[in-house]
Amino acid sequence: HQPIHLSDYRPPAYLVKHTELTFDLDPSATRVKARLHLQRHPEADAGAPLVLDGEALELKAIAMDGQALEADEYAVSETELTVFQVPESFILDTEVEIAPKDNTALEGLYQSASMYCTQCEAEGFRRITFYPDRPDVMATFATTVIGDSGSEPVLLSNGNPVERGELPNGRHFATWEDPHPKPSYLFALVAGDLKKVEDHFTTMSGRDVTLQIWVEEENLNKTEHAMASLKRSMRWDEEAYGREYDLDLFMIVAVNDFNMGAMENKGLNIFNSAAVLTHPQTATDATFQRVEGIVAHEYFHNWSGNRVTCRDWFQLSLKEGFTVFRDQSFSAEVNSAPVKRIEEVSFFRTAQFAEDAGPTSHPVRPDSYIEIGNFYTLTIYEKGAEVVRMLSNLLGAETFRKGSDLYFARFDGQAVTIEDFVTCMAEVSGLDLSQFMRWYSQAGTPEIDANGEYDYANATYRLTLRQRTPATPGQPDKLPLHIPVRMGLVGTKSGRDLNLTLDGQDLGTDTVIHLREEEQEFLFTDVAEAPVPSLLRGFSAPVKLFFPYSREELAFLLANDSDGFNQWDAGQRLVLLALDDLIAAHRNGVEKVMDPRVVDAFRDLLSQDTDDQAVLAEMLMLPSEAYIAEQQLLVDVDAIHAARDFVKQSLAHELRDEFLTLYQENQSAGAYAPTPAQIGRRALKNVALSYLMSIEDPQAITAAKQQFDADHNMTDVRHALTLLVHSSRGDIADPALKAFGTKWAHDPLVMDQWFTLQVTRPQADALDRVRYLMQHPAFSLKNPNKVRALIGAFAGQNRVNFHRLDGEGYRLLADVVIELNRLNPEIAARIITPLTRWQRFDEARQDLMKAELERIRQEKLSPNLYEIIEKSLA
Ligand code: B3K
Ligand code: ZN
Repeated sequence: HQPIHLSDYRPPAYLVKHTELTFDLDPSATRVKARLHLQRHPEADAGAPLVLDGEALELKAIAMDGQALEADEYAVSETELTVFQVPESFILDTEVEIAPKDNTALEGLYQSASMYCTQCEAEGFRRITFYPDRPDVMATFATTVIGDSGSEPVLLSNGNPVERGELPNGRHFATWEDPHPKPSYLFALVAGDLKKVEDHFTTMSGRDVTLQIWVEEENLNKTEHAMASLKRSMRWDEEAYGREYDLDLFMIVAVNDFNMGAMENKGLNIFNSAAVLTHPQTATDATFQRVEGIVAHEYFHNWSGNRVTCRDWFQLSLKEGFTVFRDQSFSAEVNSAPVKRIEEVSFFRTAQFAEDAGPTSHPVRPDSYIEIGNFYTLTIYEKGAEVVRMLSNLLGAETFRKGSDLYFARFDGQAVTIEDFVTCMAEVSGLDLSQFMRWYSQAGTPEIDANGEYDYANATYRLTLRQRTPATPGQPDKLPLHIPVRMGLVGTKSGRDLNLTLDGQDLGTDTVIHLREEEQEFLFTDVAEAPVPSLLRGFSAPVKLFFPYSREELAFLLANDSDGFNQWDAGQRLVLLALDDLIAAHRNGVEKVMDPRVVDAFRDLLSQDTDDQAVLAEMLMLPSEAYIAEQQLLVDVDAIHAARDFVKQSLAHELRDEFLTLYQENQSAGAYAPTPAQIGRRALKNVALSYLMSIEDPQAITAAKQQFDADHNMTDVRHALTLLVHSSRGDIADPALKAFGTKWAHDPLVMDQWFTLQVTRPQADALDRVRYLMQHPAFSLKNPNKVRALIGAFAGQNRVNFHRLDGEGYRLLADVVIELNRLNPEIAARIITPLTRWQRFDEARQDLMKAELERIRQEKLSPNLYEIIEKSLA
């Protein structure tokens, strides 16, 4: 398993102008004929051999310009087909045999239940046919699919349908043509007994586009939300980015077995059913919102990814970071913007910060990789999106739009680099973005130490910012970054944002200061009253910001900051300070005492009238155990769990009546709709119920039971059931759990939720439940959603039980990883993550975790796991 380096990039020796494919489908012996119209690259050597990628293919025939090749004219290895002598331009015909039914890796052509489908990004196409399987080779495609008329009545591929007909022996065919040149990773094929829901969209230039969502018959009633989201996305991309759809047909297919959320194949997006199907009775609000975001994301890729694609896989964030930024902007506009930002950042600071501090830390544009499948990470996606967001903020919305227009116009139909993107932004703005480029090459989370000093006599405020980025694997020394810090000064007397004057310039009450040096001082003049600084508003840069706030100052910002995001963040910081004390008390065996300032701050929140229930719900939520752990040098899982429970229970005791009122005032009434207003009310009501259930208040138990029985919508039902199952009231929880499991036995997506809510239970029997549920008929290691719902949820969300001191949690995960290494390397390399984060635990746990990593290392490892294990044990 050798690393590949960005610095070794060379253009391809041969380009494919046009690709013709014919699939004769069969579970164990699918025949794939490929006719490639090849042309030597203008800069390539005349004598260059043709080298095509290919894995697990059985070559049946090969011919050049109609002539079968002799055995000594080509060679086939485990990974390549080489034709030694080829002219400047020629046609290559190959025929291979593959076995979709044995493909448990879910890369290339595979079977999911009775249907055939493909996943080609990043390097799955080479498991379908011999091909230059790299994104800088773009060709038009014509694809013919032959299948059984009975079991595969529907035959789909990219582009437009051009012909179909019957064949002998109960077979039939369909031919598709995609006029837009594309790399092989965007190829798709679907065949099976599918039903469709159809709709239409009229583009900004007045063209009619047919929209289809293809599903198994029983899911026809779960497509409405995805279709509505698709239409909103198409309109939004026209309005926000001037991007129009470019085919007459856009298809989405729902597939049960899928490694990721979804895939943006040209004209034929393939979705994990969990990322597209919704129904009020089966999907929660979170799922409705996730579906909306993913449908948008894949649709937006049509321009940011497909029309303009990546030169090589090191540029992955070019399409992913930009597209995540685009889907985030879309979701913010169609939902509650502050809540979206809070959710994004809270996820980012927990998961991406942890990744960036761990053994697999890498830059937004990595310098090397062993397995590109390991780089579909939070850093490439979410940090990449934060970097684009900073660009957009630096340029301002209007100039950023000019930059994106230039980018799409200049590079349409090309495979390009991150420099190409940033250069467009620099050109339209006149900004020097050379220092900014370090965001793409330096890994690790930058830290800012901030300090402030108010001078009464001179009415000045001196803000000092110092930045450093910690060393990460392979990058011991870091250079200072260009960090935009959005800020305000909140007057302690008035509670208002003060006017900001810097170097004699009036900057209004909210401004962005630019930290470029290791240390910089900003002297604000005419500061009329002593202020509390509100820094990094809206999370204006993906950094950790430290400021020695007192608890009084944090309570003040929570009540007064004009920036909703920082208001929420002040609350989080306040709770974190209280948690620090409680964690220490727990470790030292001293009695825990609740900080009254937190109680007062929460009482104030609860006494205010709010018109944004969703924001209030966020403010009332305690930081997760994972985020609390992120703040500790040495993670003590049990102390964190106990301290957090203590805060929750103390607040519940002190504010019982307030929470009860909140619960009662926000009951679900009327028909379910996934509107921001309804979602906010449900979130608020359910957060109140969580507090009350933490002390097992009798009224709360009755309420939870009623909420479950009322069966109004899955958000409420699942929340109530989770609270009951996580309580000590097995007498109520067990029958409810059983009824739920029986009622939904036929629905895999609901069963996923049933698995998750059981294995995240904090009680000591959780691990036994995982082992027990792994034997459940609805569970299968071959289905990635099941692996995530059961194993992933246990290892990632049930910290006290996963980190059991007897090492049983680690052993269970390692056992699963070893099996998945054979079945599905991509999922194995993802699910192992919690084991790779051993560095911050106590020695006993470190030893146990490392021992499991060593045990896995003894196996014959896929490149995916090999890379992760080696980095984790380095
Ligand atoms: N581009 C796909 C990623 C699939 C990669 C799987 N190895 C999903 C997305 O970002 O839209
Ligand atoms: Zn994407």
